[in-house]
Amino acid sequence: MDSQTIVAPMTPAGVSAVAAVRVSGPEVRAVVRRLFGDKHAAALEPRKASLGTARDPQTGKVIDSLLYLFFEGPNSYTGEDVLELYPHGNPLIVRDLLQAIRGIEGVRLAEPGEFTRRAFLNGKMDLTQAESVADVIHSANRAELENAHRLLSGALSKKIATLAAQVKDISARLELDVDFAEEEADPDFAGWETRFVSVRESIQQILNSFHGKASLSRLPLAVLYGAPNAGKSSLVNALLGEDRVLVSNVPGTTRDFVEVRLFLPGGEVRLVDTAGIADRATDELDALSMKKSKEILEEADLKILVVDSLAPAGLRSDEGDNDADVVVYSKSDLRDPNATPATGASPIPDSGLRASSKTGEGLAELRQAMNASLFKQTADAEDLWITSEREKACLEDALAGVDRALDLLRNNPAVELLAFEMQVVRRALQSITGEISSEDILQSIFAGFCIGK
Ligand SMILES: Nc1nc2c(ncn2[C@@H]2O[C@H](COP(=O)(O)OP(=O)(O)OP(=O)(O)O)[C@@H](O)[C@H]2O)c(=O)[nH]1
Ligand SMILES: [Mg+2]
Repeated sequence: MDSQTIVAPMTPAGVSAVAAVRVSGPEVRAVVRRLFGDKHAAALEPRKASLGTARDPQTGKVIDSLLYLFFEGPNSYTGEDVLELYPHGNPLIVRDLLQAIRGIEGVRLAEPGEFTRRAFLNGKMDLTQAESVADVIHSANRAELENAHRLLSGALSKKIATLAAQVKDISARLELDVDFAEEEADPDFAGWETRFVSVRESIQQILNSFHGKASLSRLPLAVLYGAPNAGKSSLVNALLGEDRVLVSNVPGTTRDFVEVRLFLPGGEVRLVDTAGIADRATDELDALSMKKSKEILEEADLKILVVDSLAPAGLRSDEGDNDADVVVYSKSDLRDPNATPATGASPIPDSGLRASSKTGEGLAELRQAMNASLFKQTADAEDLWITSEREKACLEDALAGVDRALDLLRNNPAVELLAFEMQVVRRALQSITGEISSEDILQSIFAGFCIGK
């Protein structure tokens, strides 16, 4: 392994209260000495925060006064000596600090994922855990995040280890049979089949759990639509708790669709307010607005029809609309609960959701309905799924090996061949956790990480 010391920012470029920079490798103590002076280096204590003034070792110029933490290898994230520095979150400071540290002999900028790669190579985590670090950072919803945390804690590693032990045991018995093949006339093939089938089922079960990753850049999309003046924009503001979009009593207030981000218990969603869709366009601009509304509606993961609950019977936009996933009857505050068609408005169907942007009635129910249809319900603590294409491919290799073994057993039982296939299966399982890995595999895993992780 390369023994250079690496440095990278852990926080994104930009202004913030505090930024974080990480250094890992044999030169960490030298970095402390060069930045803060001999006194600091001599007093360096693991896991104790220190306040110091960092100076550029070349010029002596003050970079920042900052807090830093030292972790002594192997008790650190990477397993090496690690230094974490927390300067003020000014990009100029972070840049100067990085420059100063990189200028120290034996130190270079880290590659993407290199800290985690070192953690793997130093035995701090296996490959399923290393891969889940990226999942923890990039999970686009709560269910994914919880799964990523389970993966990070080694839940999959444990499953794979159990499976690999089972296969190892089978292999050992097969090897015995190979040794005694000449003497023992008839190995117990029926017993083998049960064992193979059990391994096959376990592999298949993990394989079936595979889910791709939801992407943060493709958050679920909920679209509010309905007749002009129905109260769509008011509903967006009420859901957000702030006056974000324009509201007025003039039908046709919203022209272009407006997208906002809304946090629901399950995660973040894109919420789109559209221009009202009328039976007939009043002018060319109106026709264009309506066209755009219909286009974005096509892309929606959840279509929320907003119906003015005061609209008179026969003119209500829910009549004849079968496309909506959720129907909201707006302005419920204006509706006398006891009033019936006396006011001219149709009754609200039992399945409909009454809501008022003025009083807040029904908003919690609407959020809940959106959450339930846009997010996988939080699974129980035992539930686990794999997210890595690489792990999936390894499991498929393992499964293919077991299938070949079963095929042999049924058609042409030869102990040597069975033993060979079991070795293939075992190797496939071992590559999931990285017990067996290659430079190419590590390269492809960690290249997808961010710098500083
Ligand atoms: N009392 C009451 N008035 C509401 C409610 N929701 C909307 N309104 C009023 O209804 C009118 C239309 O509201 P908007 O939110 O602009 O309606 P819209 O569906 O976005 O209309 P367009 O953009 O024109 O399609 C405004 O005068 C709102 O103040 C509500 O829950 N209660
Ligand atoms: Mg509007």
